[in-house]
Amino acid sequence: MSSIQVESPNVRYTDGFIESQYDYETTEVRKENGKLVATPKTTKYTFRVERKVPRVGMMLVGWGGNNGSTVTAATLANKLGLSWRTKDGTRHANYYGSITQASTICLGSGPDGDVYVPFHDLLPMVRPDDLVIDGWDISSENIADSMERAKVMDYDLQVQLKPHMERLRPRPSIYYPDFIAANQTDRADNVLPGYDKAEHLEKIRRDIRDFKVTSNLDKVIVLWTANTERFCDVRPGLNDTGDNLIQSIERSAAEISPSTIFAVASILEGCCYINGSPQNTFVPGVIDLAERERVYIAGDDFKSGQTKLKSVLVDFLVSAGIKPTSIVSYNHLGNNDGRNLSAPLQFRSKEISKSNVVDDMVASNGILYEPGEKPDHCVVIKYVPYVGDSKRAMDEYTSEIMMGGHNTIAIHNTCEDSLLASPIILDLVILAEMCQRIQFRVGEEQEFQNFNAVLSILSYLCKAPLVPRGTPLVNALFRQRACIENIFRACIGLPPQNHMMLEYKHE
Ligand code: NAI
Ligand code: DG6
Repeated sequence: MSSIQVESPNVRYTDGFIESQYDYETTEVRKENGKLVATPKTTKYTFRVERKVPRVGMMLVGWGGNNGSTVTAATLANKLGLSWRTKDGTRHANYYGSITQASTICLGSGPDGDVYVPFHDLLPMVRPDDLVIDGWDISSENIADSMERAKVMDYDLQVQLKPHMERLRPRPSIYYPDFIAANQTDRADNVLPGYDKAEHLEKIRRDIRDFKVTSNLDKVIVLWTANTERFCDVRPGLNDTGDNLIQSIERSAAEISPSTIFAVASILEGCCYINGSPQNTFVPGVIDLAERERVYIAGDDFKSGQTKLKSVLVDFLVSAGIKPTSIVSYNHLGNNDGRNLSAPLQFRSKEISKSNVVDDMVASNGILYEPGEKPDHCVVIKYVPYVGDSKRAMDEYTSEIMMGGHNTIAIHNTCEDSLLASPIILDLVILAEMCQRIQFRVGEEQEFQNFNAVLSILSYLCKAPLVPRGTPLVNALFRQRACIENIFRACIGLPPQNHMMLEYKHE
């Protein structure tokens, strides 16, 4: 139960729902006689939020990887309330890095000023401790051994978690060697036999159903945190529509990737599917199927460190009237992700994902940039085994400032990649699930509707956000965060955060 109660004639609480009447204020702009004419517009929405928090299962593709084993270990450590000793002292389990679990929002102001509440108190959300975790991996290691292989968690914590994790074993997965780097072959000892893609699809669907029944779950969400695949071809007749895609799976067409089969399996089982890697899993046929089946999909590629900072820094520079002209992002890492990305085609997927993340900010400022003009943007990733999961990211931002001056900012960042990605995995699942319990109707409409199947609300957590056809793409981090926060506020009839603070600006 949320600990916030809203008192307003526009908000109604029933046993099952929170219902709010909401005025959505926008500004419509049109061109007239060479002028831009702006008109304020109000649209009436009714939001309805289901209050019962379901029992949710999270199925990870790539469960035995660094992210998969780390997020499992972290969730268990929190659930069990574990502490462990390190050379720097005792540490306690927490969910730092998760916006739902470790960030706050300003609810409003009281006699003592602003009142902040945990983000997860805004609406009745699933708690990460309550998620039931399962998944697949092409590597057969149990999740305790995977945690040890990942070398992310402190040793004393690993010792405590081992008895709880060694019974967790990934289900055999789909392995088509052509899609990930050749250097992953020695890991693939837990794979579904043959190349019959329709059979593989059915097996993954059975796994989802089996998990749901045996774990007594209300719903399952599937998330890809497996190796980055190469991009697949998108061709008419192959994967351009839902029907063509299903037919291509039935004839085991070579260009259908494992991740696309997972996405199709989830959609056909009515389970939301999230893509944490950069590849183009969401070919038009998958989007078509998701829209048809009214199932949420979200992605692509977790926005964890370097890109998160980039989507803040460039937003700051451009909105300050400073013109970034060159961005060079170098990183090296030594985990299995880095090993896979050392192959050219898999690197190319990541390069594409990391390179388009400033476009909306650049395009927003026609004073600094000519139409189509962009800063130079170079992305380098190197595999250096010794540093393991502790990724080094070095960025140089060069900008033009007033009167031909130059401003160069250099950033060096070191941190465990999987400890950045794990809270993002949890947020993606928790927020996607929350969105499944929100419905709305516009104006006098009778029927409530869901959000579009392409769940762009989760853009904050994704490097290359997938958005519904023809809708604007936002990379700027604080705009993305405000989108989630303000939609959730609307669900309980609260106005968006406008930061005007007029009440403090009187004489
Ligand atoms: P990892 O290499 O440690 O884990 C990937 C796991 O997937 C491995 O255990 C591998 O055996 C398994 N796998 C490969 N193909 C599979 C398939 N078809 N089915 C099931 N399992 C399969 O990598 P890590 O560090 O856990 O990252 C996972 C993904 O998340 C990568 O694609 C990475 O690029 C992406 N990512 C990671 C971020 C981070 O900060 N750690 C941020 C953004 C994206
Ligand atoms: C090296 O770039 C490996 C990648 O998997 C990244 O660690 C990951 O995509 C995170 O990237 P970023 O830019 O969000 O820190």
